[in-house]
Amino acid sequence: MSDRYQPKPEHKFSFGLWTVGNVGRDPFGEPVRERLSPVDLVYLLAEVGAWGVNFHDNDLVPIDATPAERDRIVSDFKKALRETGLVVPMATTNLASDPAFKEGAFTSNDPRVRAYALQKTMRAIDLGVELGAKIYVIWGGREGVETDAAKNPVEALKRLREAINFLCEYVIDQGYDLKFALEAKPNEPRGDIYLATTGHMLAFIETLDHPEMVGVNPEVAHEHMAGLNYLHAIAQAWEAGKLFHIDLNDQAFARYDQDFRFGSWNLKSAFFLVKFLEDVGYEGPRHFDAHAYRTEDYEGVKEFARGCMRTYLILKEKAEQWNSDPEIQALLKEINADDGSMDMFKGRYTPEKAAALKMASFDRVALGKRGWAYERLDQLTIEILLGVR
Ligand code: XLS
Ligand code: MG
Ligand code: MG
Repeated sequence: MSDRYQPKPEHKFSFGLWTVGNVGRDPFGEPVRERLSPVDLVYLLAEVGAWGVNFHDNDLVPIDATPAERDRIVSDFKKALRETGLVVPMATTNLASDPAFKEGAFTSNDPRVRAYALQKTMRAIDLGVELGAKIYVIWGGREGVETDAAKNPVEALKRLREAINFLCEYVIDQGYDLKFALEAKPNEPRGDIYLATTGHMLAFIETLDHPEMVGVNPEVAHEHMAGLNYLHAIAQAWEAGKLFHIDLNDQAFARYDQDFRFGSWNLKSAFFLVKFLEDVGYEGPRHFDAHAYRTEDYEGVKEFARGCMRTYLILKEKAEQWNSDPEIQALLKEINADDGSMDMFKGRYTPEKAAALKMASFDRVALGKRGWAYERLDQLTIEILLGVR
């Protein structure tokens, strides 16, 4: 096995405790793997070469733990981090699993649930910061409905805004060095979830009191479930300066939430994603929010985790190959050719420019006859991916 695909700390590969710790329960089947402790999972991640480990509050500390139990768990976890060198780049709150949240957390119709969700999140932020997290993910898994009879969607948005504003102020008040990353998902577990895509989140962020503290955590599977182009969501987030974190996995379009190994389903999408992240110089964690097939034991879980990172690194190498391929570069040059003849119409509006442009003549038929050679360009991409070039 070539060691150029060996993960290194500078690659910033991270996994949630809930990813390699997933016990393989599904709506039709019981767990297939025994539950490992957070400490065991840290060692497992260190063994496969990960750099970071993320967690929901209750992945680490059970929801009903006493303060003394919490302290013991946190100190054991810290010891495992010290011994392995793993870091905690991100933390989050579980506002989805407990029955208290079945009707929503920050958007629940019950003000007691909304207050409890805030309390739980503040405590989880304290826990994340204590362990070094700099990014705080908020995923509203239960912030939605099965029937719109249940809730006014405008009211729900106002509740969400109030909650995020409250949490930003809390972080400022505590003097924490922490930014929020909102994670969109269109459905599952709720029938419909509010702010269903990364685009929705980006628009919502601009309405907050502290938009500079809040970005997004787009997930491959979530955009694919909605039938969308993930790369385009990532590009928009990046261009807006909002790509604070990323959840890498894979997913067939229009299916249930599959959380497959990164690159295992739609290799071409994964390739253009890795190429984008590397080309623009994204410096955040590469977090894999996925889990092993239900068929696997823990050897399979390790293969799954190694596979996520290895595929990323192979695609990174393919992206370099794509960028330095002379035929591809020649095609790109041709595609983007600009003889300067339109320069006078470019840039900001002026009345003179508009008047001149209205008078200009264009050979529309010739424009329509141009062939773009995208078939060749795409086939060259495929041949790089298939390893024959
Ligand atoms: C679920 C989400 C979840 C978040 C963190 O689909 O991906 O795992 O990433 O709560
Ligand atoms: Mg997900
Ligand atoms: Mg996720």
